[in-house]
Amino acid sequence: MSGKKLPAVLKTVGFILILGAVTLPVAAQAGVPVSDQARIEMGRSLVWYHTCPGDYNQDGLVNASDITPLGASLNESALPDEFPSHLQFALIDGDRNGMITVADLTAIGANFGCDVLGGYNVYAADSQDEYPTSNTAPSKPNAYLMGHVALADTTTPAGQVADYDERKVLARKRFAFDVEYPLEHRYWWVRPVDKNGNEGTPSEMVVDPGANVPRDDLSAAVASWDSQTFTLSWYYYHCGDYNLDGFVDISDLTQLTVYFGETVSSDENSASYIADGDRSGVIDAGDIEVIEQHLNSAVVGYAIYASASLASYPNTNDASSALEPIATIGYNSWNYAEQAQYRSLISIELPDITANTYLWVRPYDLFGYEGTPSNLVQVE
Ligand SMILES: [Ca+2]
Ligand SMILES: [Ca+2]
Ligand SMILES: [Ca+2]
Repeated sequence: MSGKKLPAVLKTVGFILILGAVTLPVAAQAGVPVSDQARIEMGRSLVWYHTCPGDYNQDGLVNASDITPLGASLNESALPDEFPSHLQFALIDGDRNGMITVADLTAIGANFGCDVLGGYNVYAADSQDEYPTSNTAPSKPNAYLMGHVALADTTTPAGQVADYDERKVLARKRFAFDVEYPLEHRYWWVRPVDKNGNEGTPSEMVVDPGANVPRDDLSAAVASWDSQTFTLSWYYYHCGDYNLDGFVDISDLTQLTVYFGETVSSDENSASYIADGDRSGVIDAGDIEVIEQHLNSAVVGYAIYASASLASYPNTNDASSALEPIATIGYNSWNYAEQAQYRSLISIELPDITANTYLWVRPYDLFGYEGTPSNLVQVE
């Protein structure tokens, strides 16, 4: 599975033959990359990897020098199906078929002369309508240029290696942009810039960079209203937070070791039911994956909402709240740890609530981002 070390002379001979079959340079579109293949993949935060199809040596320009790292990586194949994004191999596998072969010369030819020597521009907007309408479209006037990241500003110094297949291989250049006021703008993306200042293919959009609040359906709090005491109560649901301390982290593995292999109790508020993150009915490896998927997710409090109109209820888990909350409850107000053996029940008295009011709660994280709304409760 691992790469074969060819003597340098053989490699050169190989490339002369290959170059005979592939016409280089093609120079189809010198300048900034504008193909769909050049679209930068983004996660939940403003972190991305160097993305310039054909730029295999990561110097920001596609030219004949990019053949060298391809030659040095020939016959590498991915474990199991694609190279992890943080490896230079992921870049060199230009046709993304999980193998580094002579066919990956094509991306060099197709992008010959392309460059991202101008680094990356970082944009934000309050509406996704401000996202560029095409890969070549100029940035819209209501999209804010929040900053610029030069190629030299990579967080991965030249020559940095990463572990792969029980050895060290070259890392891919990584870039990061710190969002100073995360709640200021909702939609973010980056665009590559060439040496002449032209902007290319916009990245995937990041909504609420840095948000760590749960927004999956399984994290909807279950709320109810007690008309005798004028109390709104809700059970804490937070996918992956098996020990009920408000955060999804490795400490949640402890609960899995307690119940591992066991059939889950049918009591939805029991500790074993809570630890069954994938709801398979058994505590098993799938529940470890849930921790990975939701790692760093946080609930540090709940915002309580009241409205006479159903229309104010969020129509998606990540929707911005249209109202100000009538109250908030910080996590200091209920003791997670004491209730670790049973689902936390949180409550608030709302003596001024009138009949026909709708109530719901939403969790929030350290930044104040809001997550999955609870069910709607109607005050009779
Ligand atoms: Ca290059
Ligand atoms: Ca390939
Ligand atoms: Ca936890």
